[in-house]
Amino acid sequence: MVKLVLVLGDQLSMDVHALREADKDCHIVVMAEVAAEAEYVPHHPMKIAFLFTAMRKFAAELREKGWTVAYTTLDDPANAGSIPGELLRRAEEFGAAAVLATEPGEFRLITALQDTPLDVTLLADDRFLCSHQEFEAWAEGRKALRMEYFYREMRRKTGLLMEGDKPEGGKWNFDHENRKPAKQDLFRKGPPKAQGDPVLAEVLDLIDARFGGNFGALRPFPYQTDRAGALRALDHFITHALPEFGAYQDAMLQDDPHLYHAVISLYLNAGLLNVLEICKKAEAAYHAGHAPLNSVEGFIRQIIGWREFMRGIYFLEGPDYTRRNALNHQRKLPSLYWGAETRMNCMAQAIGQTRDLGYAHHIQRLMVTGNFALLAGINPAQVHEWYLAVYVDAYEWVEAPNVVGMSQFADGGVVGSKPYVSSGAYIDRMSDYCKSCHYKVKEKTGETACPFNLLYWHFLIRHRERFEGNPRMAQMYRTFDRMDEGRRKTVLSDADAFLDRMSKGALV
Ligand code: FAD
Ligand code: DLZ
Ligand code: SF4
Repeated sequence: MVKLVLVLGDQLSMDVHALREADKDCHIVVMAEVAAEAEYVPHHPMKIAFLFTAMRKFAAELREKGWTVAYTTLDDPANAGSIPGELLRRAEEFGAAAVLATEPGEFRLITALQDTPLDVTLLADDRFLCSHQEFEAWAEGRKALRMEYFYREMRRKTGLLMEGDKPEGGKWNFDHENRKPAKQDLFRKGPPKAQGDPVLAEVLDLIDARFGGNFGALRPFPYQTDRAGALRALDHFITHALPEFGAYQDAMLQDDPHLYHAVISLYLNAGLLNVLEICKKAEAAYHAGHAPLNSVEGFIRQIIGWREFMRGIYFLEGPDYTRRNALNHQRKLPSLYWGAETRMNCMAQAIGQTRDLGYAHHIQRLMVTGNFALLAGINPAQVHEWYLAVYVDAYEWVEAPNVVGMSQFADGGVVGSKPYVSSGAYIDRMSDYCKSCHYKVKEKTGETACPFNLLYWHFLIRHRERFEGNPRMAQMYRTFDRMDEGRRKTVLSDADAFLDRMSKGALV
C-alpha cells in the first residue's frame, strides 16, 4: 500500500525524522509550494524565493537518491492551495491513506495536519538537541526559566567546549569580553555572494509576479539555496568572521549590515545545516587556535543555548503565546516599519537593510526596532506579525519567543526577567548611527531630542507599578525621581506629543 511522507519547506534535511522512517519502495514524498504558507503573513519576497528554490533543489536531490517525489509548484493549476489540501489531493491520486510527517514548527500547521481526515503520524523533529519532553522536565518546578542554566545543560549534553565536567577556560560564559563598538572597515568580508542558476532564476520570476508587492527587495538575491552553498557560507564565516564574532557581536554600523555575524540562521532553520556540525566546526576553530574562546563560546551559546531555549519556550507555553499582551500595549504599528520615511537614523538603517536583505542582526532586532516598539507601546501581536514576515529566517517557533517574550515582554517575564529597554545612549555607544541622525542623542527634551530618550521615561512611568519593585530597574526610577518636577513633566509631555505625531502619520 502506498503511503505519503510530507517534507515541509523548512525540513530540507536528508535525515529529517519522517524521511528516516520512510521507505523509498512504498513512500511517495509530498512537497508543495502553497498559497496558504506563502500568504499567512506578507513574507519578504527573498524569504519565499529562498524557500521555494531550496525546496525545488532538495526535491531534485531526493529524486537522485531514488525517492519518488510528488512536487507541486505554486503556479500548478491543480495546486490545492494548502498543505492539508495537497496531502488530500495526493492521497487520492496515489490511493494512499497514511501520511508520515515531521512535526511542523508552528501550532497552526500542527493543528491543520491533525485535523485532516487522513491517518497522519507526526514524528518529533529531532533536528533539535532538546526534545519537548526534555525541556518540560528541565522547566518543571523552576520558579523562573533562565537561558544560562539551560545552556549549561546543553553544554554537558553535547560535550561542546567541555573539559570533562568543567567548562573550557573555567567559565561558562565570556560575555564580559564582548560588547565592543566596531569601526568602519572597507575590507571586512561579508557573507559569500549567491551564484545564479536556472532554478533560482525561474523562482525569482514567479515570486516577482506573485509577491512583488510585498515589503522587501527581491534582486540582487544574496543567499545560497542548497546544502553545498550553505556549507560554503558556514566555512566562510568560520574563516573570516568567527574570530571577531564575540567582541563585536553587539556592535552596529552604518551601511554594514553583517559585521562579523554568521548569516546562517536561514539555512539552519530550513534544514540545510545542522546544529552539531556548525558547533563542532566552531569548536575545532578554537582548538586549532584560529578563533578565541570568547568568540567561539559566544557563538555556540547562541545556537545550543538561545535557539534551543526559545524553541522550548514556544512549545511549553502553547498556542496562545503569540496573543499575549502583558503590558496591554495597543498602539498600531507605524508605517515606518513598512518603509515609510523616518528621521530616526537607527530605525532607517535597521529597517532599510531589512527591506534590502530580509536580514538584521540580533542587536538591531532587539535594541533598535524591538526597543522602539516596546517603548512606543505598539501592540505586540502586530510586532510579532511584522518580524514573522520580514526576516528570511523567521518561523514562529523561534520568532515568537524572541519577539513576544524577549523583545516585547508581552509574556510578562517568561523569557526575560526585565524588559530590554534603553534610551538613545545605548544605541550611541554601540553604533555610529547617531552621528548622522536628525535627532540629537544628547538632548533629553525638545523637538530634536532623541525619541528613544523621551520614550524611555514614558515607558518606565507608564509601567511604574509593575517594574519599580524589580531590583534591576529600581535605579532607573531613582534617576527619574531625582529630576526636577518641571523636567519630568516636559519629558513626558514631549513623549506624548511625539507618539501623537507618529500615530497621525507625521514624519518622525
Ligand atoms: P549570529 O549572530 O551569527 O548568531 C549565530 C546563530 O545563533 C544564528 O544563526 C541563530 O541560529 C542563533 N541565534 C542567535 N541568537 C538567537 C536567538 N535569540 N534565538 C534563536 N537563535 C539565535 N532568529 C531566527 O532564527 N529567526 C527569527 O525569526 C528571529 N527573530 C528574532 C526577533 C527578535 C526581536 C530578536 C531579538 C531576535 C530574533 N532572532 C531570530 C534571533 C537572532 O536575531 C537571529 O537568529 C540572528 O540575527 C540571525 O543572524 P545570524 O545567522 O547572522 O546570527
Ligand atoms: C514559510 C513557508 C513558505 C513561505 N512557503 C511554504 C510552502 O509553500 N510550502 C511549505 O511546505 N512550507 C512553506 N513555508 C514553511 C512553513 O510555513 C513552515 O513549515 C511552518 O511555518 C512551520 O515552521
Ligand atoms: Fe536613533 Fe536617537 Fe541615535 Fe537618532 S539620535 S540614531 S533616533 S538613537
